[in-house]
Amino acid sequence: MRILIRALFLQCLLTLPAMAAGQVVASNPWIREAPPGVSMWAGFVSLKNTSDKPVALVEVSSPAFRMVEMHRSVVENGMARMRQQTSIVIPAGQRVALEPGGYHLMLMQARQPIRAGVSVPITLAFDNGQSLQLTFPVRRDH
Ligand SMILES: [Cu+2]
Repeated sequence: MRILIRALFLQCLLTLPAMAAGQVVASNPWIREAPPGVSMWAGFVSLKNTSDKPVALVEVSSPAFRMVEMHRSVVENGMARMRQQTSIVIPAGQRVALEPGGYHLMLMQARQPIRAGVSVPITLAFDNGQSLQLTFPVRRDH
């Protein structure tokens, strides 16, 4: 019994640092296939901040694109526009969805064909030091 407790205790010690590092959990990453002739793609992903402090997405990069920006779609004076963001804040304990009509990753200057069926790696870096390497499948729609 003592040995079992000791084993469990050691396992907790080993598990803790990994949990502390993974404060943002990403789900449902995908890239919307662009219409013919358009060479900009929007990337979407849902980000859940499981920590008790706000965390900001501050840098996005991918070997598949020369240029990646964070954007937000807004309507100004009845016109749909996109505004570049320097960061996207995820409040403590909250989920922020990058989704059509809102925040998105703007992917430009592709280094490879981007069409439905392929997947590309994208790395998200946060101001808490965490970084997430995700695989984004390209889809015709969600
Ligand atoms: Cu955009």
